[in-house]
Amino acid sequence: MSGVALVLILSVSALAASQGDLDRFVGQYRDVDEPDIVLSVFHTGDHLTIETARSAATGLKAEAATDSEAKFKAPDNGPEFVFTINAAGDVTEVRREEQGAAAYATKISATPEHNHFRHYNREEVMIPMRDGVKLHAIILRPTDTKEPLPFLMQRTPYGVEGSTSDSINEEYTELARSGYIFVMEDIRGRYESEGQFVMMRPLAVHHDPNSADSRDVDESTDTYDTVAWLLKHVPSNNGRLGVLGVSYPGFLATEAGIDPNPAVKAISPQAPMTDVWLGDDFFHNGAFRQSYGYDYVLGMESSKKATFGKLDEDAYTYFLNAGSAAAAGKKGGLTELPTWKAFLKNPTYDAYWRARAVQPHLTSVTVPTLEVGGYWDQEDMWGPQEQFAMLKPHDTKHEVFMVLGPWDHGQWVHTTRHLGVLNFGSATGDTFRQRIEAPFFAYYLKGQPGFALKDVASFQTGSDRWMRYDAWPPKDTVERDLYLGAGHMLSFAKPKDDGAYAQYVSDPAHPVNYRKRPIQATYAPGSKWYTWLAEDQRPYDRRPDVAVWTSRVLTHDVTVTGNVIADLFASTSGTDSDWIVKLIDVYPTAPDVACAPGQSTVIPAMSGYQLMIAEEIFRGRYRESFEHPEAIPANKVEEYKYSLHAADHVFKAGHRIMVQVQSTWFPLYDRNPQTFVPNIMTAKPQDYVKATQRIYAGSHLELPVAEAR
Ligand code: PG9
Repeated sequence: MSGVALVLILSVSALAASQGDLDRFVGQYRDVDEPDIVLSVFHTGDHLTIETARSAATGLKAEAATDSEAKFKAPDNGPEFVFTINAAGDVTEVRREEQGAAAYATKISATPEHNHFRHYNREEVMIPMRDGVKLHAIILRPTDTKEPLPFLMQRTPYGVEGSTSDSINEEYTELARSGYIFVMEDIRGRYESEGQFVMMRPLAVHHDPNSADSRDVDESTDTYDTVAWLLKHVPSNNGRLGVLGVSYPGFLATEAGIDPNPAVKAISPQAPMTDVWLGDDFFHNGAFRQSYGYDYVLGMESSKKATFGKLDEDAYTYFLNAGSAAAAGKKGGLTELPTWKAFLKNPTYDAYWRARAVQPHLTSVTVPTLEVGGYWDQEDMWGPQEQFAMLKPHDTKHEVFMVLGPWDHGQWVHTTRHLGVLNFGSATGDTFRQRIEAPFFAYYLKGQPGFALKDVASFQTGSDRWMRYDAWPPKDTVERDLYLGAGHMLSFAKPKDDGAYAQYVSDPAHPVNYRKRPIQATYAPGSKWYTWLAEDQRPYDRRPDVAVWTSRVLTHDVTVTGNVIADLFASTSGTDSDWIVKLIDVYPTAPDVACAPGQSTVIPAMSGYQLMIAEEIFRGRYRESFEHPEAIPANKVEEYKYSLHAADHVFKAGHRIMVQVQSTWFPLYDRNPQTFVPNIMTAKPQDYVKATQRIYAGSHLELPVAEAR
């Protein structure tokens, strides 16, 4: 059950129950899977209400009751709540059912507790920009105080119409409780805002606040103008403003810090998309993220309002049958959408993508900055790490911070201990919001003490504890090379350079699926997209087109903290190729545990589990230059060295380390035809050929191994 609010109103007559009957439902119920979520059930008049610390009240209708169960339904086809009644007539549990999934909460007390929501007044405004275009915004201000407050702003392409007093309290629980003037703004060309939307609008050449030239507007100037207007028109503000947001809004938070309005005093780019060709949403090292790019562009550019669709068939089958990316776009009607056109016309790292990259603009620290990222972020894992790396050398006043945690894309906004089947033992997002994010903004926008962070806070997985680091990557690690040795052994011992190799055949007609099939459209209801990076990798380790190396069972913990680098020496019988390297933690099975005395019991779901810790793709044609691709000489050994990005993970004694190498990851990445063609987007069916891939002795991963802390 998520932290979404529940308030249920019960009709007594429908239940044919007495007031006394309703009283027995009253109390607190603790979610069994997510113990940090407690539901409180109240009886007011002839109604029951339910709420949580992060959810507001909604109505429930009594549906049916027997001696052992009473069923209620939330309005607007919301979830059902089924209370269990024991033989003594006491209510012991509530089961929440929605879309075939059930979550259980056990009654823990007869005394419910109200949440701490503050009431916010909602106002809708149109804010003029320097070129005359007006942007639509919602302003929310707490009604219980008249003191001057700072602004906290989010700018977004995803629509702000749903921003209300309740939504602010639910999403930004800690910040709403502290009290800010929240400003939620539709960016140019989206939803109720005027003007034209440009996906990842490049920064304009001039940032002159007095220029009304429409060529001189971008997301930075729109932020600047919005801030200037707010300071002037919203009464009782304290003259300070913070900007935060996740993903696209994270990118917009970064832009707020580029030539900022002087009133911008703090920003928090969270999973900010930073360079969509090098390492974020649309390409990674030149490999096109086909199913993602297709779904996102279709959802964003078909209309002013985001409409993400679903597919009626397995996306693997859909894209395989389509052929090239261009053919898939034609089949789906994307050919006229601006960003889809750009994918086809600009497949290399050319001026089009460089103009959209943010990191070249991060040449000074203009504003205190809190970067936030997830180790299992399926969309923008690279962005926050890159922004931090770019800003840190300029951070003379210790104002740039980063938090990395065990999260998928933006997951820190939720109250959960889980990521897929993984359980980290505490609600890590709550810890981040309560101990870092809220104090950060309170310190820089309200001057309140209580924010003291070293450069980086990281939730280290494996050990499942928060770590604080003076630098990132931390300085007290040693680089240890983990070799992909003979006999598929993974070892820190350097093998003989005897020309040995491991071999597999990569067949574009049967690409390796990147996640469990059937694969739903990216944002379709029930899509497994969000947690795919944490999926079990066992289905792939026996495939003939995946090469696998495994270490012996570890006799002591191995802690990897920092950036993991792959250094492959590889050949292909084709003239182009993709290389995918996955660093995996193999959990013990029962016999392994017996071999490693002292290890704790492995929970059944995790027995033998193969968890990806770091992973990345590299498109071989770009090994010399991202702008000028070159064919790979067939059967010639070439070096492919690239980053798998940051990890902070303890491979525990009793576990094994595994590396998998493969050449397809479909349909997230389009298939490399394995024949060099000028533009892979428009490859012809005959270009797709099988290739024999060889990984040679000497190939290794550079691991930053932490000294015992
Ligand atoms: N990751 C999404 C995105 C941002 C920017 C460009 C394309 C996609 C997002 O979640 O906003």
